[in-house]
Amino acid sequence: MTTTTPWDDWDHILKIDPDKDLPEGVTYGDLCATGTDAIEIGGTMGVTEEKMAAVIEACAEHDVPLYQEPSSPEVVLEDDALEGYLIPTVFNAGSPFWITGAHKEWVRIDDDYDWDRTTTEAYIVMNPEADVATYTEADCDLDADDVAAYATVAERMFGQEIVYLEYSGTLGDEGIVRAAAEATDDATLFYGGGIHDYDSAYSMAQYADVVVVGDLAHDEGVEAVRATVEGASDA
Ligand code: 1GP
Repeated sequence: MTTTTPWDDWDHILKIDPDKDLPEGVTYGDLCATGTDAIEIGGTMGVTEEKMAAVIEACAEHDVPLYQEPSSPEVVLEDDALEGYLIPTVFNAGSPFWITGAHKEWVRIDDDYDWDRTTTEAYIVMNPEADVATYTEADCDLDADDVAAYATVAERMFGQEIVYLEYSGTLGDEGIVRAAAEATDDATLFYGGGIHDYDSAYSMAQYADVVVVGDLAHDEGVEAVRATVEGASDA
């Protein structure tokens, strides 16, 4: 049975890192109004509860679904403005902490876990230079067959609704994104990393169901993000 999920209809996610500033003159409201289908709030380093709360509050008044993507249990916030929690689990992590360890801690300390609003994202981390790769000790030495196999394991063995091909900070290999797309059937394929304009968004969205744009919002601002929304929806 195929279930309907919110991300079935998405083309584009804007990921806001609470630890990074916005360009001068740009507000969170401006970013919410770029046409993106959802906002994910999360980052790998330096995220605190206070910084997370400030971004949630600033985005809450705008009409775009808001998800928290916590990197550790300490920064999880309960907030009615959130549609839910997208929880990374890194399939190619070198440390089991990033596969199930952090998750175990979260469940252990939270007596009132919000299961209805929680979905995991099966990350495959691909850029060895990225913080997320060093942090999780990810094995990024993967070819298209390896990535396709991870995507299949995520979907078929572990029942993951979301497979997230993560090139954070660099544009990925189209052939590998395509292999991941061909390997996934029911799961929604998120692609993130290095998307900086219409063409890069279009090229990855030809294969990925959803493209995730991160640093561009912090480095360039609204018009650049809007161009990626157009590229993703035209593909
Ligand atoms: C990061 O996949 C996202 O988690 C987006 O990557 O910052 O390179 O756009 P960029």
